[in-house]
Amino acid sequence: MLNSGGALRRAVETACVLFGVVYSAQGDVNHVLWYDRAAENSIRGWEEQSLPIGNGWFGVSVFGSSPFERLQITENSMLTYGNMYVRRQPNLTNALELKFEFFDHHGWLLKNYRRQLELETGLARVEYDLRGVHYTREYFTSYPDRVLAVRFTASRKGALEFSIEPEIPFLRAFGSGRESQYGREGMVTVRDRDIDIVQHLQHYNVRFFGRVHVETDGVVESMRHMIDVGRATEATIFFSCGTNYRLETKTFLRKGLEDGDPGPRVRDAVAGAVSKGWPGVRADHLCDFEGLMDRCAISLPGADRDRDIPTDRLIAESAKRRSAYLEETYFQYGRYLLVSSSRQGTLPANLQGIWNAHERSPWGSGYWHNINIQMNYWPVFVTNLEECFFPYADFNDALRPATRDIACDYLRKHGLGPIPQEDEKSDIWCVGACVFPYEFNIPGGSSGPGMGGLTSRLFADWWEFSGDKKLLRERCWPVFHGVADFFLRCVREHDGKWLSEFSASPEQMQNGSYYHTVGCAFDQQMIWENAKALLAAADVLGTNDAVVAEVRRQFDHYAPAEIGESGQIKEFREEKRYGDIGEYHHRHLSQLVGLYPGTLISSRTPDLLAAAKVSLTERGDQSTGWALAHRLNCWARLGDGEHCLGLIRNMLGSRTYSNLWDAHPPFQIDGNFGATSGIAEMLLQSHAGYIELLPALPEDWAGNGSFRGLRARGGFEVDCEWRNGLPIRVRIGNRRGGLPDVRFRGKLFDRSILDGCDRVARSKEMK
Ligand code: FUC
Repeated sequence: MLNSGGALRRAVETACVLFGVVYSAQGDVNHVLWYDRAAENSIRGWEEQSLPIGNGWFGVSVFGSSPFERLQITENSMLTYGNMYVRRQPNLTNALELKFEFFDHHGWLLKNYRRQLELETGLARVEYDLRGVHYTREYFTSYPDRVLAVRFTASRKGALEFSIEPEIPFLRAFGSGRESQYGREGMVTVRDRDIDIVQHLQHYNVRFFGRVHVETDGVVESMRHMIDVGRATEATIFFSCGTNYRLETKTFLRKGLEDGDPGPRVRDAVAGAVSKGWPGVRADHLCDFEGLMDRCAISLPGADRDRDIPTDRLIAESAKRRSAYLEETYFQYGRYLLVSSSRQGTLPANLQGIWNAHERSPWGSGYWHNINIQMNYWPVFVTNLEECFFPYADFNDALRPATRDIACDYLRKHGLGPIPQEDEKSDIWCVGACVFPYEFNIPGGSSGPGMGGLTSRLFADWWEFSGDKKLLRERCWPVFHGVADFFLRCVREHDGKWLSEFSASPEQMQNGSYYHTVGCAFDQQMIWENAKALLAAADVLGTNDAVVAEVRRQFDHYAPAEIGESGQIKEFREEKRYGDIGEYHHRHLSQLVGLYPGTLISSRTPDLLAAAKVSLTERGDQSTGWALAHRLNCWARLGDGEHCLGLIRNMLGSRTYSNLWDAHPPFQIDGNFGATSGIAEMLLQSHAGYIELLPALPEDWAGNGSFRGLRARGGFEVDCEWRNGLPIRVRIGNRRGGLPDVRFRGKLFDRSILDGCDRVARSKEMK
């Protein structure tokens, strides 16, 4: 039987050989999404009920249905082009459908049906009884082996029968002009136990190759487009896919791909998995997946209840009653989704992570840079998943040089400069709101140049959390420096203040059009955050050049946060009272990016902190999914746990589907990631120069609780147990040997209860 009820806590032990070292992961399968019915076979069923698994290379949505099981595959470089919402733009498309038929396993005949997803192991499972036979299906996507692995079993010998058939969705003849945007050709061929799927997307010249391989003790019959399996007791299916996409600067400049054959890599992956076998592939998957998931966990009082209740019911009830188990699960789910969609060597997680069943995904599944893509990575450092940031760091590396021309266009358009000469050595870069794996746009329109600073904030976090100087020099410095170079050319002096000459607070409108101005809070705060990171980095690295010198000269004159007549942080310099300009309850909190994810507004600036509270209160708590998540992070920074819990309830009650995906609506994954970072911020903060324990713990969480493996700036890793809201045991490890400055409720923390504090830190402390 699968996990059920109170018996969920199951120790999982896996041993596998990793780089020649025997690695043993001991994790708890603590958080399970489970249902007593399959997902509906419709776009709504996919969006609200299907269960996502993924390995960064591709994502799979599991429906768990019968007699027709549907596995929908997404590969993040499968883009076409076309109309969506406001504009014509690139669009991620559904890569493939794998269809299975379990002949007469009609839904209404099945007994004891259960469908589940284990967050700590990344295993999705379905089980049921039919005519005295117990059937199981297990699914996972392995990052190390780059495959989807599926296993079906029947408890009675020879009782397993099924067929498997891939379906290429949304085929459209190649054409010229407009048709060429959607052109898609494909072919399925079967040979022996292999099914190959070849596709070609016209617009960006994407070549796709996928292979399905079937292993079974039953009888296999290969047909034209499908394979039939009969008289089996078990069957294992491996699938892999890939495209000719290459993450390199020229891909952005050509707006498309050079010819290339993804076939060999995919065939190798499948052949490798076949020779390793199901147990080996599974053990290596668990080792990899649990290794990441197990690094960090939270335990909330009362979370031992509700495990017997199906997740869809918990969600349906969550507007009326809170469930600590659901809150814990929601926290881990953000980590789960990141581990499943953003791994070294893959494209970053996009607006829908790596899951899309549409022909044209909402907002194209883009990398939207005026909040969304950054929010995807907000939980990455604090919840101990640093490696999951590599895809975005690599993406940004490839993108930056490609943006030099649009940086020049932008400066020219707004009469700014100086514009770098063609032969001038400059690492200048900038970013517009809308970025895809093949192209990007120019800043302006709905959002100003500050988007580059919102992006570089992630790299500042990377450095601050790791404390790694090499990483600072090699990965973060070019990001700070290049966008600082751009900002220096964007600002002009106005009465002693250096203000972004063109400026827009993301998506804010006045009288039906985007409101353009000079030096709004969003741009100034992000210019300030980047300048702060650049100057700190320059000190650490002992670097100085003309850009650094000029930023140093301007730094105190960015006026990034000004207080208005309502006591608010002004969104616009020309605003007097809160809400004078733009939408009063706008979803974006652009005047508060210096509160979160920034560091400008903190306990070190009490006046600004009080003003931030005014703005946040006026903005209100009703908004779209990701916008609630931003509010959650901000209220955590304000230390208001009750408000945070209210927002979590609001998100679970009104902006979360029963598969726990965040609803903008439609499904956008940013809200999931933002919720996870927000919950972490309630338990631990480190942005104000010290570590603060339980900074926003609500009354309902006060009882007996704990967290482990949350990370703090300076290379620290913190475990904490609390009782009645008071920390009773704290362990702080340090990778870099620094000394923690720990506080609780604003006061220096009583170190006598520090337990097992890292020896290096302790010995230094004693000297
Ligand atoms: C930003 C947001 C929208 C949406 C889109 C993808 O422009 O303002 O709400 O999330 O990105």
